[in-house]
Amino acid sequence: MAYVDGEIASQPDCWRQAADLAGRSEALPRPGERVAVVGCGTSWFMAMAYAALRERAGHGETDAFQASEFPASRRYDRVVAITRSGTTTEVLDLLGAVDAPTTAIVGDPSAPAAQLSSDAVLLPFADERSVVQTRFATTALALLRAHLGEDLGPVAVDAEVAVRAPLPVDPTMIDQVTFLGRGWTVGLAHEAALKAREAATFWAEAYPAMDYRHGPISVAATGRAVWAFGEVPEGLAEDVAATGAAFVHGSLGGGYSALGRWGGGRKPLDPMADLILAQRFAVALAASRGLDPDAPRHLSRSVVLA
Ligand code: F1P
Repeated sequence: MAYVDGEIASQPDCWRQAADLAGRSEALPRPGERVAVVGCGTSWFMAMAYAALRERAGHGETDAFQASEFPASRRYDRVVAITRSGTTTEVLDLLGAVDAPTTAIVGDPSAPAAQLSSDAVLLPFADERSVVQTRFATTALALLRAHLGEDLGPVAVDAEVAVRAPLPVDPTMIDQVTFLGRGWTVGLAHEAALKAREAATFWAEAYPAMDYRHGPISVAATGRAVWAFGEVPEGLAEDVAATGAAFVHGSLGGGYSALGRWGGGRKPLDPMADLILAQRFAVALAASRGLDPDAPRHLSRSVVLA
């Protein structure tokens, strides 16, 4: 069994721990603050999700940036950096350069990011051995969601379902997947696609759902899948079906019907639990291609530049 399997399975517990921690985390953004959230790779996608959620919750203007693309001319009340390793070069460079107070959300408490930032929120219980991130990312987002006032209890219950449920797509039956999202789930879509690329060198794309018909739909075909997180724009499922591609969404029947969870009007899984299914899908893809999902090609645990 790969390390990542155990890390994926531990997410419900990690999310509960993070939710407990959220109430005690003084260093997280206060309502009304103008905030930038930064990261690289997976951590950037979690930043995107949080930024959309924080604005939606009315807590204040929140922008997400890839750490190397932070606009130095902008002024923020706080910069939040998400970094599992705490060693990613672009993140450390930014933490050392900005004037605003900084909060690092870090997996490794001894990492430089924890020292370089004004404040740190440490998530050692969610750190990982696998190069491919799964539970650190979602646990950081669980922490931030709980800090926005969301009740993570039902979300963790959905996660319990997602770690065991049958996969909605058979990885051996498709040769391409596109993930879609709206609002905060755009970041989740990007993360799901990155998992498939990292763990399984699989052709995976991601877009905001409303933009999908503006070009990317040309890729859709029989033997390919389109997997939507969260709200689905009207008519999109039908447009995808017309291409021959499989349309995957938590509120539809398809593979999800095996759960028997939302037959009878029950609501679909929380999109963050849906991401667990996509993580498991990426690991299953790797297995079907004879790859070790813990050791992605050309990738290390963190990118430390010379
Ligand atoms: C960020 C990151 C990961 C990626 C790989 C390299 O790491 O880009 O998203 O999967 O592990 O590093 P971090 O700053 O969150 O440690």
